[in-house]
Amino acid sequence: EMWTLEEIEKHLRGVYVGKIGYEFMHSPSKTERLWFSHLLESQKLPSPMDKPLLEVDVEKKRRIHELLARSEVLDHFLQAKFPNLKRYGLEGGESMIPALDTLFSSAAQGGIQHIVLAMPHRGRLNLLTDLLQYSPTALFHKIKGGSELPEELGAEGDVLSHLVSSPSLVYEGAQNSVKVSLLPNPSHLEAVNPIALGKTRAKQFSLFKTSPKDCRLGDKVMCVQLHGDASFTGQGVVMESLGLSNLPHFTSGGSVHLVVDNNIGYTTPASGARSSAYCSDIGKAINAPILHVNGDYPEDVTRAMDIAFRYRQYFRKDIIVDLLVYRRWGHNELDLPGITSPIMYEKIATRKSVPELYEHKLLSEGTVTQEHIANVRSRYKSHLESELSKVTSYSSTNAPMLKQQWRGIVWPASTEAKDSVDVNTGVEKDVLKRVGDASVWVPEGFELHPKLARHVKNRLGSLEKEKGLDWATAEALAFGSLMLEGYDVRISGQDVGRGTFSHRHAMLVNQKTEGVVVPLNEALGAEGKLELANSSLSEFAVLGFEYGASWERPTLLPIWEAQFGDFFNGAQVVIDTYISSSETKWLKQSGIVLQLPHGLDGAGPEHSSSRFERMLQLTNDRYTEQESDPTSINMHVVFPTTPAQYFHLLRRQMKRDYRKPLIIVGPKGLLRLAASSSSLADLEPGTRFQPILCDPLANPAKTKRIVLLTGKLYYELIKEREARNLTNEISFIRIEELAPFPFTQLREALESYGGYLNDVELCWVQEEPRNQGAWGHVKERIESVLDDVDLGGRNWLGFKGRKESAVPAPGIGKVYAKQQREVVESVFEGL
Ligand SMILES: Cc1ncc(C[n+]2csc(CCOP(=O)(O)OP(=O)(O)O)c2C)c(N)n1
Ligand SMILES: [Mg+2]
Repeated sequence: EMWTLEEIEKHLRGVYVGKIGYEFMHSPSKTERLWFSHLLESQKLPSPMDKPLLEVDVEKKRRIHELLARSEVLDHFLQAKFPNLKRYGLEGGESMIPALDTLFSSAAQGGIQHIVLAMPHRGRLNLLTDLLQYSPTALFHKIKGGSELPEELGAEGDVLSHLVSSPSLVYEGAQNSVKVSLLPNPSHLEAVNPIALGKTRAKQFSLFKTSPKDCRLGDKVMCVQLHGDASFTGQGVVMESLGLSNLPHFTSGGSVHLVVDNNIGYTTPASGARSSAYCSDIGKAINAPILHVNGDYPEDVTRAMDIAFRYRQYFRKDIIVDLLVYRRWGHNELDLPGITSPIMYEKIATRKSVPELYEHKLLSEGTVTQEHIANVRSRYKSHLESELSKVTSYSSTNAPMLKQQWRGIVWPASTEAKDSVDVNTGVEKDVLKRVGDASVWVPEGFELHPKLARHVKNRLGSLEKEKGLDWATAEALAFGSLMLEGYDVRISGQDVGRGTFSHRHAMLVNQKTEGVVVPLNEALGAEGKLELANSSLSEFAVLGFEYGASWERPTLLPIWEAQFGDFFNGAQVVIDTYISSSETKWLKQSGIVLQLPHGLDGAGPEHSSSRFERMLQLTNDRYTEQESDPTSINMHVVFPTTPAQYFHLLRRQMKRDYRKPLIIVGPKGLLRLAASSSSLADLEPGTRFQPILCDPLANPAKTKRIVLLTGKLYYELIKEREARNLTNEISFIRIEELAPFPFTQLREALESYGGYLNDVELCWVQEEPRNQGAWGHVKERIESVLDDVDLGGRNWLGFKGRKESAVPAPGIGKVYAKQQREVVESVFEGL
């Protein structure tokens, strides 16, 4: 077919000069560029200048209209009934709803069965009620101060703009319904993105277990992320999360991003919010295509979403739709935007609403009648009225926390949970040996790095001798034994496969080919798999990702390891707003493990402390034995000092019938310390994690001082005790579990001294400065135990250790050594 130049020009204008602006030429992939231009240009256009690319049929137009109109009716209804409500309405951005409707519909037709949806505040109530089947009665109940969760479960709940819903939506032309799970999120904008990604990938891996072999990543599950324009450019986690999108162990088959771009964030106009031309430019960092579409034209919006889905399906990569809209009112409806943006808001005030504009269009086309329009609106308004009238008799029965994949896990506050607090985590010796052997297996012809020969020899030797097991061996035994029981294990973080301290070697690299093997996967024949997810150099997104996976898969042991413990503070938002608080806010359990290498050893202000005082401060640990209840703790904080303790902790995470986040302080200095090694017998049936480790050499009749402490300083002190020949005079009690505080075990440990206790001095020692470490957490709790054993303030020397400091450790070697010496000496003072 031959076209004239004029026809070609007309055609290209029809394709490219419309309500959608396409950015795909920045892609370095010729295939992608051609795919786009082919898709766009190959459409037949009856009248290229003014017709949309794809014809929109009448049914679809009515659907778009209905969604738009209902959104506006809700906003007006809420304004009339609850004039003081901050609803973060969608007025101006209503096209967001048909956009998502089209995406969900295309996805369902494309065989997607699950959508993991992350979104901020804007238009959330509209989306929930309009498309996600959230009951308006439940919404009004919440607005009036009611609980969104069944009250008897004792949750503290969350604000209105964080409500969630997970409906199954049925679309014509789709074989199956599509389940859309809107995730809970904190107010911290964009923090939910990596959680959604982690959950998406984990869901796909769960589904692989029951899918045909040719099922690909992204076939059945898709992540959809909504963003505000200001947050999308401003928040660093956006960049970190986009950065995960194409990485091995992190890709989830491509997200569709929809930026609801109202050109303002609170009072900040675009000019003050970004250094780039578009808020979506951040997407170019990963070469994602970007479609800009005018929100006043809902049909074009749906077309943009259709294209976005096709791209994602074909390439399984991220794509961004920048939905250009406006915000009719202030940031919330009680704000006055004219104070700071008078000109913009004068213009906005004169605009017809998006639903109204669309109604005019449909009327002028003759697609619908005035009566139909009035009907759609009045029907929905009456529906809302009737829902409102049911509020007084409403109470939530919606407790999704033990459904679907969480079936079989018990609720921590239930009586069943109490039975598994101290679950037996020991493993038969022959299984341990089998796992140990498998953990250093390599295939024929595999060339191991010469330095690793010792690693292999030491591991096999310690297993044979049944003692001298180091940290990495205990870890491998925990992983492998769990895998044999059907659990999957995933350890993620920077350089985790080898291990920051070159101790783990859970993956081995062939020196000839750079090919990698994970011996436990190859040689154990276990049902479970070990995933070693060496991550990008991110903390926020990577920890969020693992946390999201933990929501999806209670049978996965998800571990995130910080390179050094203090780097967790780059992910503080995840810890504050998810890990420590999800159970209380949203009734969400998680078995995530954080490994935070810790220990003062002269490395300087950073790399020394994992700042675990911050973790302790986040726990809801009780202050007395009477109130203490391990199942009510929000997260465990432990400082294990032996490989066996670590082994049991990892296994306990899965063997318990409920899930709790676990923060592990250490290991660093103990990884290869012979004095801290364990024997195989410490891992065998009948053994378990000990919240307190008593002094094996204690001699109550002769003891003059009992030193309470936590962590690796213990090994320095027992060495010093031996050197000073004071083994009878001084004994150490290690508090291995800091939260929940082991009141009972500590009391019993002290009571075992019987009458001698009256003549014994007690103190706490730590190498961390006084304002850091465990002291702030343990002080009152130890004192409550001393009251219980009738010691009260008698003989209690309190704190020994470094004085208060602005840094965790000095950077000057001489100063560090002097301070450390003083800490050690202080323990023996006067003996
Ligand atoms: C991390 C974070 N910082 C600050 C805020 C406070 N805040 C809430 S909404 C908002 C503006 C968001 O603008 P935008 O992302 O454009 O969304 P819009 O409200 O315009 O839809 C700000 C600054 C927040 N919620 N989270
Ligand atoms: Mg905005």
